[in-house]
Amino acid sequence: MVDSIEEIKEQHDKKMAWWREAKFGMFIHWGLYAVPAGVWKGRCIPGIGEWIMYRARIPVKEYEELAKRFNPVKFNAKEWVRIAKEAGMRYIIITAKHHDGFCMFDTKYTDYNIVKATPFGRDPLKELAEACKEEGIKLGFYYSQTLDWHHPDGLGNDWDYDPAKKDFTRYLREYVKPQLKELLTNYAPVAVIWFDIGTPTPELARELKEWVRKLSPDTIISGRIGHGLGDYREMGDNQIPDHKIEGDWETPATLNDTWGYKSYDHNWKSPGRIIQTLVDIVSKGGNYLLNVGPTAEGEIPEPCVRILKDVGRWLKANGESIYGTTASPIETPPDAPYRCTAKPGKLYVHVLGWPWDGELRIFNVKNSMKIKRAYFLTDPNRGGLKFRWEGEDLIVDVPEKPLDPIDTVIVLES
Ligand code: H79
Repeated sequence: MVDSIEEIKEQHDKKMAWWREAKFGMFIHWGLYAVPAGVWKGRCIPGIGEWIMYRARIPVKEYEELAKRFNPVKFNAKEWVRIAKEAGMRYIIITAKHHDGFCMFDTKYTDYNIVKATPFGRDPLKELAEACKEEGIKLGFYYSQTLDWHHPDGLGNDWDYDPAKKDFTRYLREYVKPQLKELLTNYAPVAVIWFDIGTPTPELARELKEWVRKLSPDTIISGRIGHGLGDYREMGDNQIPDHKIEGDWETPATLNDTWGYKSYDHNWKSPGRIIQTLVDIVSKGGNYLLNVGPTAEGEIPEPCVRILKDVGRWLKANGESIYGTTASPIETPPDAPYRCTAKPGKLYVHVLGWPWDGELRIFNVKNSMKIKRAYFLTDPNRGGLKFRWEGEDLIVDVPEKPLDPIDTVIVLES
């Protein structure tokens, strides 16, 4: 028997199709925490920026005051969508409500939201939903279903509220579910609901899943609803598996060392590292959800924009070897200087470390492929590359220098 929240495989595959193609998404952590930006009462608070309320044990009444100073007049939904698209990202997930409980959308269920509690008075999620629709990019919402440091019945805040007096089930039924209904109907179509950290019990997680399914059957539910109920598996924050993983999965990751904006975190990863990380993840069958943390003025920090532009340039030339590919069909040693992705009849060898001796050894190719031709993806007219077999391994003759030192893609055609 198929119960109400289980889908038949066909339905599930249909729903996941765009997500499997997409490979690369933009995560946006934006909320009140962008105002202190990692500093509280003159002290730099360690750790991730969106956790400042927790780390500094800021009382609800004091934290609420931040809303009066939150006026992101430079926010421009179209601009953000353009940045994502230019980076080659195919979907956007933005925080509708993070652990601090502040709602970045218009909601009937609390006045603690960006429209009612700030001088800004606009609904950025509405504006983003419209911009995404226009530009043909998928939009999903991060929603903290378990931790809520502002709501007396949400979990996590024991400095304002007595944990023994919390009624989490009431919070879930009378607050979380109604708010999800608002998100799923007023901002439809919602591509993904990105739950975080798990739901306390399997029963409540199922109730939540059933609710989302009923309201919006095509919305993908993140693995962090917990209890194995997600539509795909979410890896740990910044966690990349060292081998191929079967099934759908995603790695959420930071561009520096925080999700929410911190004024003094300049530890940006280079474009090259982002590209190689994307390739590594896709070669293992996953999606890469890369975060930006906009400022309290409403801008994606300039270094992010610059890095993403470089990544986008690479993807524009090499996207064929990423979008719509599957994980590597051949086994690649973790320390090999290349990664593989595949499409029917084609193996894309991403060379991340160029061989110094003019010979690229690709391990374990035999039996999985009869290779007829080898060529550079971005320069197919240069002529074929010579290759020979050594046992199971394929040895490709390559020039002294790579076309691209970050990742030169060689196509092996069968
Ligand atoms: O939204 C981002 C994080 O805020 C969220 N998941 C990503 C996508 C997240 N929720 N929980 N966690 C991450 C685990 C957080 C652990 C820590 Fe801490 C927060 C380590 C340092 C700050 C709590 C406070 C444990 C130590 C201090």
